[in-house]
Amino acid sequence: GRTIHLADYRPTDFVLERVDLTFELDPTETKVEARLIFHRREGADLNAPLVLDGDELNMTGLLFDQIEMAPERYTETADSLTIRDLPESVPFEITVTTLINPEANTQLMGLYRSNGIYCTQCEAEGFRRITFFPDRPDVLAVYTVNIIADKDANPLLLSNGNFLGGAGYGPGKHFAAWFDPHPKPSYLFALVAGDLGVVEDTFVTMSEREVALKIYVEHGKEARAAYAMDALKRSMKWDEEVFGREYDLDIFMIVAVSDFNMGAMENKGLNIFNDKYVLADPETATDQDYANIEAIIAHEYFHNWTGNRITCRDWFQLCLKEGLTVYRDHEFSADQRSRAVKRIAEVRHLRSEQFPEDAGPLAHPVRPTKFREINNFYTTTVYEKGSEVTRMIATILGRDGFKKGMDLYFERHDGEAATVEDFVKSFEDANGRDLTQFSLWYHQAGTPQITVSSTYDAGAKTLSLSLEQMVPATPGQTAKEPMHIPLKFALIGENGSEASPAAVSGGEVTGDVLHLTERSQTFVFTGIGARPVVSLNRSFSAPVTLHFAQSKEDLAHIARHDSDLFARWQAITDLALPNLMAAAKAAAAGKAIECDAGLSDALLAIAADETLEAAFRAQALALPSESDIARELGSNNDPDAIYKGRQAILSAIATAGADTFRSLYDSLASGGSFTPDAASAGRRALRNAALGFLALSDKSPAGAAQAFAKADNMTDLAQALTVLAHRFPEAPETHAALAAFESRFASNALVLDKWFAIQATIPGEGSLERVMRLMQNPHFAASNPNRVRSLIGTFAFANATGFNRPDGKAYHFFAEEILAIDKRNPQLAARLLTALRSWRLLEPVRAEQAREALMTIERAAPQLSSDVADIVERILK
Ligand code: HT7
Ligand code: ZN
Repeated sequence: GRTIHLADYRPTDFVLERVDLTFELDPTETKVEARLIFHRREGADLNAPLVLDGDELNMTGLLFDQIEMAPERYTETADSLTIRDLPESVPFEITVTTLINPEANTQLMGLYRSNGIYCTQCEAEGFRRITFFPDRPDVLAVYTVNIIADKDANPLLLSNGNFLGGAGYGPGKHFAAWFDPHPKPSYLFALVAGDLGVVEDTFVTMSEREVALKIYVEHGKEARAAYAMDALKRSMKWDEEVFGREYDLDIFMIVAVSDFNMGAMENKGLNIFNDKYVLADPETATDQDYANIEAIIAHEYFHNWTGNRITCRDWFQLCLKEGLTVYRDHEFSADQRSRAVKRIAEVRHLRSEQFPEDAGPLAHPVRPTKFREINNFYTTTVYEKGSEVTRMIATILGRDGFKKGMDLYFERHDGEAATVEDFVKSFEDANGRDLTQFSLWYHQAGTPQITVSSTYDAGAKTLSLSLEQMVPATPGQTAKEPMHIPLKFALIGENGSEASPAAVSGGEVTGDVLHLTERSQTFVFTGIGARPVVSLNRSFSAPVTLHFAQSKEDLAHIARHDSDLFARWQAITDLALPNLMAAAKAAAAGKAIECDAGLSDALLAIAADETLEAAFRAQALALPSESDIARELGSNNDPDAIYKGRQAILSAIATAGADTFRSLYDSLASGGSFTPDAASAGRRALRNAALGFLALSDKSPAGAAQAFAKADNMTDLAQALTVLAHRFPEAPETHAALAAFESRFASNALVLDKWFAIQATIPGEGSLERVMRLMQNPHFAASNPNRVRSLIGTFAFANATGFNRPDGKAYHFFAEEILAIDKRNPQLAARLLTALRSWRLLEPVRAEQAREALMTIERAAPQLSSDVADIVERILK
């Protein structure tokens, strides 16, 4: 496909007033009749034709004001329908009839069938696979939808908005009609039909309207939707309390389907979810699954205001809804759980996913200016960095200033398709603050690097803090302007007390926020009686990398005393990283690996500190990941050496802390029944971290096998199986446990995904053969995105030693799979392929193998989807 540029945006020539859709559902031949009422936009060219988008459509009828259209008035191509000679100002009606084949739709975009359920996915450009339409987000209209289908096979007929009515419709058929009073873009359209079970509840809104809540799942799985329903009600309440946003229809529905390209979709009043993010019970879901369900239910619900009521003018504005909505779901989870632990998890995720994206060939601004394939821009930069940018606005303006800006945004733009500029202007106008420099966060790609140094002058009682910022070059952007970077900070004294300076010079400091705005800036704090330890970027207030050579003593001081728990965790990470990097280098050079006793002492002290919440202690024990170490090392990476070095450090900690881990493991045993709350989950996380360390010292798998046998919930069971498989891959106990797990959960595909993923991450050269063998397992299904992601995706993204074997065989296997997946589901293939985005940072032998594998994909060019072609070309550039 060709490249689309933001600069080319212009409004449509025609305004769409109303949409009436009638679907006659059939697995292979669904008839869609779309009646569209348009009028020419005031001021538009009087000769301008109406151009509608289409994709793989079979048009069987076209009427103008109910009369068959003369062939000379229209032109149909593979991706458009152009209609000429249209009225200058009066409204007119176009009726298009198309035939589509839901069963053959393996891309899962448009109308498709998943396990006998008809469902739709229209974001970003799926609606054009249903009918010819102005398929762009700035075309908002009111929809009426009629659905006709076999009654026995499809007792349920759902669409957006409120239910109008239904009745029988000829022999064996029935119909239902839905009306959505809120004007919406086509990407928020949804239809579901089939035979599903339901969980029902109600929610009374702040203005006392009763909303019917329904979650539809496969028959027999209703009990597993209870947690999702609970999360939904909490989300609705929270949005009222924190953002003043009330729900706006009589009914809110969620449907869980098993074949889905992403996590979930916020269609107006009818969210469609990957069933992985709906279904949970203690026997089948881990604590992480529960947390994900809570977050994604909230995210999609919050889109009702940030995305649906106010939508995006064009797809370049995607972060307007996604970054903001991720920020909202992060805040929700922080309020529902532990704020500090949530923040640590967010930052871990940002660093392991977004930082590499921002440092590699796929780097792009939060608000891009061009794209070839919009599906490839649902990225961690748009979502997670977009959320961080919103968070920085809140940090700069403060809680009240942020609230005022949000309120003005809702007031000004409700019912509209808005831009990032509109969003920023609402904050500027509500607060009388100029955010021009801050807006660079939307436009400049790359993670800012800040070099910091501090000097204390005892005589003058001053502390000088010098900061220098540098934004690295990224594709298409070589020179960068200095950014406005809000850094939360504290000056920490002797016993943890925080010094308050008499005055500050050198730049703006508001409360606990230091505003770095110049390329290089020195802040001087006066009236500081004793040398403090500087705690900088507390709570990770800005998504940057700090280069601040703090001594081990200062880091230990922060780790012990900072009242900001995130900063304590960061200090532990900063203590650990040099050890892990040195270990990787020693392993690469075949030298002995040493672990600083100070590190294990600090970690073990935290592990045993009962004044700290268990989840925080588990996060501290998790240590930086292999990809964190690779990122710190920069280039010439050898994943085997990184792995070996890290394992040696972990083993040293395991040996030093054997007693601590034993007593943690024993004392944290769960008595009583399972609850998924954050505190209980934290205890399980800490206990399972202890199990991991114990196994590192164990010579035999007996301990882990016993943990497997005794586990009474999926969190513990999956962790015991992971420890067995990763630490003792060839032990008979491991084979027995894997077999027991497989047969116990043979009928539960979502649990088998864990079984595939655990095996896909077993380190070492043998993993490629294992993955190839598992693809032959009868439970594997190439047609199901969750299965593909859990086996092939997990192998490529999360098994550094196995995937990066030096002979390159895994890269070539992967390339073959990408080509095969691309034939059925381009979006899935393109997303998986990003696993190779950092290939240039590998040591030369592996890098060359990866390049050759990428070239085999590129060489398939004429057959490649635009999704995969776009990614492979950018990665190789
Ligand atoms: N807004 C939704 C994005 C999405 C999506 C995009 C492309 C292809 C399939 C998709 N399914 C869902 C999800 C969200 O961010 O809430
Ligand atoms: Zn979203």
